[in-house]
Amino acid sequence: MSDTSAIHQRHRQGFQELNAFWDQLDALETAIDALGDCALSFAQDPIERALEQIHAFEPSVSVIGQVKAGKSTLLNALIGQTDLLPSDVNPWTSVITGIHLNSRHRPIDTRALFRFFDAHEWDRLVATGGRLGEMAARAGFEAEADEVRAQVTEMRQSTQARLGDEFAALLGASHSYPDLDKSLIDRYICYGDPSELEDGATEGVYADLTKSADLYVDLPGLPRGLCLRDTPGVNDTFMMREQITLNAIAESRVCVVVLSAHQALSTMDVALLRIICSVEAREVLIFVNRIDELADPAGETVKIRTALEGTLRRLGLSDDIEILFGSGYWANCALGDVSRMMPASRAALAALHGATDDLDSLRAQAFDASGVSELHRAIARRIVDGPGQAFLNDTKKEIDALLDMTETVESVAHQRSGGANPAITAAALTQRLDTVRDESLETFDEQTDRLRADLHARLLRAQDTFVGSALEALEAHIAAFGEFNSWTHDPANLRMMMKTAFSSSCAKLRREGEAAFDNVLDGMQEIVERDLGVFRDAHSIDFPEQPQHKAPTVLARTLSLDLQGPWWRKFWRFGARGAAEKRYRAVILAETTPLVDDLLTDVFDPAVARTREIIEVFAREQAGYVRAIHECMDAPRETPAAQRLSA
Ligand SMILES: Nc1nc2c(ncn2[C@@H]2O[C@H](COP(=O)(O)OP(=O)(O)O)[C@@H](O)[C@H]2O)c(=O)[nH]1
Ligand SMILES: [Mg+2]
Repeated sequence: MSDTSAIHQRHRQGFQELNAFWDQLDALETAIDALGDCALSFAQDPIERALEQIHAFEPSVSVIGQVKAGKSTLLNALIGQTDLLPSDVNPWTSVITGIHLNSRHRPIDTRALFRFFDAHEWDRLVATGGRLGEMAARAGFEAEADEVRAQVTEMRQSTQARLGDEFAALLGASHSYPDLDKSLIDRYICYGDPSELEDGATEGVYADLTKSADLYVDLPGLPRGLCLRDTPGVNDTFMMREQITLNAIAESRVCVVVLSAHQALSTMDVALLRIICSVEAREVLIFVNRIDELADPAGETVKIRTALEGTLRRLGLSDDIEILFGSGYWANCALGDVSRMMPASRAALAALHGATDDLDSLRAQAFDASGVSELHRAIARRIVDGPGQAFLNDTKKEIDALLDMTETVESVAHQRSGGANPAITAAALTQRLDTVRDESLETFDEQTDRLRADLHARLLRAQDTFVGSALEALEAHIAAFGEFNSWTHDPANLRMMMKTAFSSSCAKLRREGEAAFDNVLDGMQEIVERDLGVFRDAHSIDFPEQPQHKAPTVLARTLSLDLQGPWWRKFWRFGARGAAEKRYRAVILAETTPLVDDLLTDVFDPAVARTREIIEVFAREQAGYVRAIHECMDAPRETPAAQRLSA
């Protein structure tokens, strides 16, 4: 066997930019650490918090795509561990697997953590087959839905029976392990053959009960603090695992959509691309995988690219979604035993790079053609330019502000002699500081309540407008073609209106956050000047750059209105026109009202809560600073030095 170390070395170079970013963050951490050693006591908490945030900083990348697109295989290739994640997993499993690379935030004694569905989630899955059942019942696909539901129910019941007494205890629970090995992963992620399970096999024993897996792997040379998320993949007309995919996207700023080269544009892929519409385009990458299965990779990839770009344009997606080509399989061959490459893949590689019998050349060819280095670089660039840079800027700004404040406190301490007591007592000062905080928060709460009400009204209006236009279109269609031709009304407009409403509310929320920062700062400034008689240049402190809300991926959820079914005709046939309209309206409302509710409670409310929390922390830290000024006025001159913590 030839030598793989050169390939592994090249493999690691792909993430170079990300490693360089971590070096920058390391330098910042060292500086902050040093600062902590000699900081005044008011600065200790903010410094601790900044360090804590650096430790926890873990940008994440979700890999999404259809079942069998090769997502798990590609993820293994990305981390250079050719068989960490099982491939060919039974499509019924719905585990999201997070691989945490070189994490500094790993729970104690844990390399693997598996979480199970809770009783509520499980019941819902069994009773209705999940959202699929709910939607299909409205959409007139009962027969198909019944079939899927029956399968889901049967599988779930056999799980319940198999696990017996253990079952109830597992619901909502989690299992953690201090070590990672393949058989462990297989037990929770891989779905084994049910008949073998009955014979006592353990592979897949918990698989259909597992909701998520977190694996902590330390791999020298790969980036520190990067989470790669593998998703089960969407795989049927009803997008069984759509919600899971949407959740994974919402949690990651960077998404890699994996398409299979030999069917790069199925309806499912178009549906996936629609999902992309709901996330920020610059953070989406398309990886056309399995090009080793094309007879003429060079020629066919050109055609696929043209077709894909056409579709992206038609969907109104920006041109800067990067499209990459490659093969996770080639990468894994290059990183493992290249001599065992399947003949067809080898022929495809020869078509691309020329035939070779030399294993080292073959290995190098396979790695070059795999596209993994390009994907590494594309991921790294997006993380660094996006969340990475924002995080670095926010942290630097925080520390700068802290240095400014420290300077002020120290200069006050120097100017005052022990006799110049401040006009205000510590208790009165605390009261004032609390008032500033409370008033700022109160204003924020009022404003955001109003924002929420406005958003709600706008969403309802969008819903109403959509019902109106759909009914108009339906009437026009019937006037022209009678009631028996197929007819659909694309809900794209509805999504667009809702998305616009949501984005503008988020922009306003951000401005409310900024306003609250200003209010806190102004209030504190006034206290410092009027009550403490200290004048300083109040540097404005910006609201953090990192966005506070998760992507509104619920907007991408498939609606029964997306399904090009015969459902509406049924209404028409069985009733008068007025009744049909009424029922149609009811269907649209039933389909879209949960969307409105989810946008408000699952996305907007948490965003508000998070913003509020940032303001509270800000107010607390500013108050600490003002109190520090007061203390050094109150006390003899040498206090600041005494207050410094020892190293
Ligand atoms: N020829 C070839 N097969 C692949 C490639 N990627 C994955 N496969 C195979 O396709 C099947 C499904 O792969 P898997 O990674 O489980 O797909 P997933 O469902 O998207 O996670 C497995 O048998 C893989 O070995 C590839 O790039 N080329
Ligand atoms: Mg998989």
